[in-house]
Amino acid sequence: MDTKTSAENLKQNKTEVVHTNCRACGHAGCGAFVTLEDGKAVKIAGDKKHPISKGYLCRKARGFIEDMQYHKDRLLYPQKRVGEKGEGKWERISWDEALTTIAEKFNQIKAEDGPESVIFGHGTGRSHHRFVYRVANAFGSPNVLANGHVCYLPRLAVSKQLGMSVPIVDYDNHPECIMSWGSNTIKSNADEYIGVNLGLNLKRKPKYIVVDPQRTQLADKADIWLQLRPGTDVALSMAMMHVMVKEDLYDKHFVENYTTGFDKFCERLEEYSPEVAEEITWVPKEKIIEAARVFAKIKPAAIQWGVGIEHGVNCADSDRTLIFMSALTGNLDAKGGNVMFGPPPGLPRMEFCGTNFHDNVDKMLGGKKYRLAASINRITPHVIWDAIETGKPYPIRGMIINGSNPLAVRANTSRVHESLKKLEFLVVMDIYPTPTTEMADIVLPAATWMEHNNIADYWKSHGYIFPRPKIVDAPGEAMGDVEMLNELGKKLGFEDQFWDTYEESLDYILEPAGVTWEQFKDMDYLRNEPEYKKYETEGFKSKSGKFDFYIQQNADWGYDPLPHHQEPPESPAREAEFVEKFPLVLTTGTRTAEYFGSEHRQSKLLRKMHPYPLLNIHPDAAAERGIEHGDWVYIESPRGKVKHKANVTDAIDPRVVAAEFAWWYPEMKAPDYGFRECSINFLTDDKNVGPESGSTNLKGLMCQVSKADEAPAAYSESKPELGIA
Ligand SMILES: Nc1nc2c(c(=O)[nH]1)N[C@H]1C(S)=C(S)[C@@H](COP(=O)(O)OP(=O)(O)OC[C@H]3O[C@@H](n4cnc5c(=O)[nH]c(N)nc54)[C@H](O)[C@@H]3O)O[C@H]1N2
Ligand SMILES: Nc1nc2c(c(=O)[nH]1)N[C@H]1C(S)=C(S)[C@@H](COP(=O)(O)OP(=O)(O)OC[C@H]3O[C@@H](n4cnc5c(=O)[nH]c(N)nc54)[C@H](O)[C@@H]3O)O[C@H]1N2
Ligand SMILES: [Mo]
Repeated sequence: MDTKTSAENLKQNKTEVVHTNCRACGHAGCGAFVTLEDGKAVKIAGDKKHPISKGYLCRKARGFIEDMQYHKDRLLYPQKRVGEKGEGKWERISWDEALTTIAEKFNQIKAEDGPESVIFGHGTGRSHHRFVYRVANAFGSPNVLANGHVCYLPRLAVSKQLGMSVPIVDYDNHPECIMSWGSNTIKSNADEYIGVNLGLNLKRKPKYIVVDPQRTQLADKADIWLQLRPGTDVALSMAMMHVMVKEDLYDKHFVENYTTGFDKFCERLEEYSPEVAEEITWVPKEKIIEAARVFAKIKPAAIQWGVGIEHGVNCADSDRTLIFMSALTGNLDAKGGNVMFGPPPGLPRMEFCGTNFHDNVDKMLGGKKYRLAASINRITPHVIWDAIETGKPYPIRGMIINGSNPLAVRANTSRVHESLKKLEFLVVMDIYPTPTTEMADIVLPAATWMEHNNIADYWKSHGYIFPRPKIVDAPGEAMGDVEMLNELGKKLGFEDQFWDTYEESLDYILEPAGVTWEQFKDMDYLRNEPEYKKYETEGFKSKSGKFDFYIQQNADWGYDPLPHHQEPPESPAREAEFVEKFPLVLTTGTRTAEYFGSEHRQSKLLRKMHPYPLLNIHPDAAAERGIEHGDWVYIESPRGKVKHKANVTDAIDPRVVAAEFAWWYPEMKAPDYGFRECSINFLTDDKNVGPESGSTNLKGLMCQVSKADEAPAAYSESKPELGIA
């Protein structure tokens, strides 16, 4: 396949098929063939030879090509706000005016209050965030607002603390036992190895364990399904390891030769018998014992975990205990187990992000409180809202957000909204208008993944990078994020740290691999061949050189050095008065096949497949409230109330409900686009967070559900058509 074809050439050919790496969703990473007609993308198909996607492509890819790429709402020019925030009055400006205004304002804030008074922000891994860090670092601000506190970064930080990279499932070497834990991989295709890799493995019939409060499609296929209470994962994993140790089912050779702190860890395990865990988790002790035996006895065995365990106060210990379990059973870095893949040859340029952050931890908002997050330069959002509200420890005056919709995805939306309203100067870079762009002072129009050259997957731990070449022209003056950030870096006065053209930065990243972007864009991928059990020769990159079950660094930081279960701040264990008012455990953000975060709601195709936000509720809980399948219902927490449609199903415990997240109705009026009616983060809390990582409780809070009399306005008012027309 000819990937050299430039957008210019394509205009002359009528029809052409080009090879790329799809990023119709944020995490992306699927090999794809895009058909172009007169330079316009019209069709997309999977690439069977792609080592990660193996021919698979999801419906969002089709939705993107059919509805999103050429959508009528696309932002085409830089704009500045001329009315009040949210009034919707905008004026087109030139790129030069936009970047000069931003640079002048940021530099003024820096001169008056210090660089830390400007926040740099981004969303989940969309392949530009290293550039966001580079600009923040050059500018001198340690405050980068991202999703790290609830997504993936705790894994990274905990792994780093243990002296390794994130251990991920070695699907290509066929685990004989797989345990999906808080990960609905088949729907979410999250992070490294997308769902098809799990699906293909399941066809071989390995033993399969699923740990999930909902009977998902995957739980339906499981030999053992552990239906736990949301937010209690640590109690469950500790009880499983309790059984493994008591029954001598652990890898003694590994423990004796390569670990420290095992005795202290065993003392802590004493506190988590299956009986104790049953009470906390609601999983019958017989099932806990059975799952522990199965997982410990079969080799190789691997754990696929997801954000089901990272969205809550127990986040860091949940990640930690699953890595412990992999180590304890001898599956860590073992073929077909959980493996630390080496970085591809071009990847190890972590210094690309900049190196000032660590000198700045004292200045980082919450840096001394949430040490684990700070150890990988992440902050939790509430520290920003606190500082905007109070001016302490210093004023926060400026913010630039790249590819993120905080008004949809951050906990406690009312607070986020108040803070953004109060903020002196906000810049948002997005492809479409959103509730968040409506709050901005300057909006910068981003090009899509098809409209600029980039290196795909370079944040992931599977050891691959892929080329994602420019295949179509951007509309209007939309610009790729990497290019915008490169230009901003220069405008801020850091010409020496940025490049004449952003493509030169791609050469810089690829330099250690000995290839240029021009060469790489015609390659399939770059990868280092995996090596196994590296600890046998190299040890672990921890202080002790071994795998530490007792984390001395945590003790030094003032945290518990051993894992423990912390009851979620709002749970059935709360006082009777509270539980009476909010009797149901709520877990939020179950991924759906049609949407990624708050994206794709503009797609006619995808909205037709999935028109409403759904709440999964058990028939008994529904009947108690006079709710029938398909009724509109209110979901209410101490912080807010939104409307979803009831999906009455016995796939969930009667004491638990599960809501989708990040809903808004782009077809409704700016500035809110109906998000107040439906976005579940009006209910979530931002303040009572994980002690080490600042993780917010998005899974495992309490709510009440009641029947709503009317459909939301989005479904009762006449409204403009969705789509590209
Ligand atoms: N289509 C689509 N794909 C996505 C996304 C999307 O929005 N849409 N988002 C992307 C992002 S940012 C991420 S981080 C990943 C997330 O993808 P995953 O890591 O797969 O996470 P979720 O789907 O949120 O949750 C996984 C499972 O955890 C269960 N769960 C809920 N609460 C708990 C709990 O307390 N404990 C346990 N053990 N399980 C629980 C849910 O029922 C769900 O089945 O997906 C990515 N991919
Ligand atoms: N209640 C609840 N809240 C959650 C979660 C949950 O499970 N429950 N999940 C959390 C998790 S794990 C995560 S990672 C976050 C996700 O958080 P984010 O990644 O911040 O999520 P999105 O709302 O999808 O915002 C992405 C925005 O970027 C825009 N965009 C897409 N591609 C590009 C691009 O190439 N360039 C630019 N400039 N813009 C682009 C989209 O139009 C959209 O407006 O949400 C978190 N919030
Ligand atoms: Mo995420």
